[in-house]
Amino acid sequence: MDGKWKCKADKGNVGIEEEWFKPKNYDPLENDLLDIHIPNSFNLLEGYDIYEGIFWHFHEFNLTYSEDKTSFNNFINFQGANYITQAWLNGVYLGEFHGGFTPFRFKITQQLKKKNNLLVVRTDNTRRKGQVPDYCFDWFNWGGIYRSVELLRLHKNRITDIVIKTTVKSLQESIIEIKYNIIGNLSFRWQILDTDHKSVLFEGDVLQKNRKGELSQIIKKPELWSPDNPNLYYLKVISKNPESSGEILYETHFGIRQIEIKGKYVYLNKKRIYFKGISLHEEYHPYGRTIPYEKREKDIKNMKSLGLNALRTAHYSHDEALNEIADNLGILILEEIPVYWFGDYKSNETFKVAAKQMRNLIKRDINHPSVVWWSVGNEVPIEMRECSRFFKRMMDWVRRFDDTRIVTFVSSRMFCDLTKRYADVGAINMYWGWYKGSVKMINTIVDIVHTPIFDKPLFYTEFGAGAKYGFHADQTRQKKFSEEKQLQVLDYTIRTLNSKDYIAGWFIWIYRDFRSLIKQEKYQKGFNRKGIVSEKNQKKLMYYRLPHIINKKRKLISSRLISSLLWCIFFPFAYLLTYLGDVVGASGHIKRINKGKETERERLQKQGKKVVDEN
Ligand code: GCB
Repeated sequence: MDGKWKCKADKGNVGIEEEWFKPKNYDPLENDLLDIHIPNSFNLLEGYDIYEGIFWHFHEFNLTYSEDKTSFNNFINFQGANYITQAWLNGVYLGEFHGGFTPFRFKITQQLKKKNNLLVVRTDNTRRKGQVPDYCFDWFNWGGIYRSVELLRLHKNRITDIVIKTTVKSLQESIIEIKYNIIGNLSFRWQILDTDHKSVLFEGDVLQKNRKGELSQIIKKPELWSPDNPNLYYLKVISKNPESSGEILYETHFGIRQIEIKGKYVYLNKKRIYFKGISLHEEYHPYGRTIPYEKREKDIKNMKSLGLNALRTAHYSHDEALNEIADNLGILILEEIPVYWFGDYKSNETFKVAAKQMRNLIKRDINHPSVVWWSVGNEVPIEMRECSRFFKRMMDWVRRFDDTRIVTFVSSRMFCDLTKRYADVGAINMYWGWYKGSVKMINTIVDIVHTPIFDKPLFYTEFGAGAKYGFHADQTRQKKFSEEKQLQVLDYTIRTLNSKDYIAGWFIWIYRDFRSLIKQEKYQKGFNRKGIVSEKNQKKLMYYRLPHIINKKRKLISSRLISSLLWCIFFPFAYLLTYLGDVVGASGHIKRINKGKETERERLQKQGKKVVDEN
């Protein structure tokens, strides 16, 4: 369904009342309709740069095949649209989804016609408390249908929810287990193809009457998947039902690999692995979030050439294309849902929205060998009881669907996060040398952070420093935002972390500068500048230095006894201060966004750009 669509803003929220979704009310020649190529964010249309609100999208289409409603079900599948999406086909309501980054679909069989179908989609990216993410977040709120839309025609007898689990028994032997669901009645042949994707290694036939089924296969001397050696096998499921005989019902590549945690260490395929990572927002100038495949590929190649082996797709999942690239090129992916900063953690509705986003994400990515971690949120007020409860519940929810990956959340609470005891690993964000204190504090602080989870690995999931590309410390006496300052902070942090046994890995914040309304300082001007490349991919000093630093260590003196004592002494004060800070911080966040938006509007207007009002 990608291609030419029409769209228009609904500033007064009158579309539903005026029934814009009805074919009789749609006139493609209407003056206020704009052309848009879906997938694409409406923020890339002239005047709508910072628009947040309701946008309607219209698409007319004919079927290219003859429809058989007795044998097939049809769905409209959205890979990603932000934030509330509602859809109508030929005037009939299909449903709605809340969330900006995970796929969802609506069943459409009854409404589908051979010719002149009208699909109408209303998206609304208005910020609201209680949404996931909540009102304030540090990235740009790209709106609209920015990932592909597909018309899916699926047999009524079909196989779904295929989950491939691989267990590495030893380097000599692995087990492949394939779980599936059947809708209707199905006989099928399954095949596992070798890494050349041609020769059949194993195959079998199944006559399935029950809903659920499972296959298992031992594979001797498999070629294991790892970042250094991203070998992919292939699974094919072929129908043997008379009405669809020979048709491929499902195919995917998969890797044989296993991630395990034993004590303080993380293992990949029985070998200890240290994550050398970086984060990335899904944004690329001038495409917004709708990034061409080869640009994503180039990013991953660059990261690998720097010596990195892991990528955190903070703070939400990116287009699935990224995971495919990661599977092929070999980079470990840490995925997250955007439960971020302050939210309505008391609300069961918020939990349900987050749980649904997580469920859809797991369904999408369960068979990607590159994906090794599910994070259920980032930097939340975890010391608050309702928040801690929300996060424990969310981690249990994830474990119901996947027991093969790391389940955790990312914290910024140095002292008073006891909920991390329930996570598989600790994950901490701290900006020593940037937001607070000297970077030299890291050695001691990180030991303190590890104290309550001394028996588990700790990931340092964010550290960084802003740098405006081209701004050097020797040009003025101001060091902040210089490329040199960034290098100094990152260099020191990486060397320190590399020297600590219990650190399982680190992630630089961030690969590329990205848009953010709350970054309005004179060097930022609407961008978070912590990238090691600018928004235009200009490489900063750190980019060039990273390969030389990446494996370097420092001589450290640390004492577990002292850090444990410090933790015990500071915990009550830190707890109180953090709690109070969060109570105050929650209200300030909304003001920060509104102020940022105003500043951005003024800047655009000064540049002579049109800015369409939201009301
Ligand atoms: C953080 C957040 C991240 C921000 C970053 C920053 O701790 O997790 O979303 O963008 O700090 O640059 O302030």
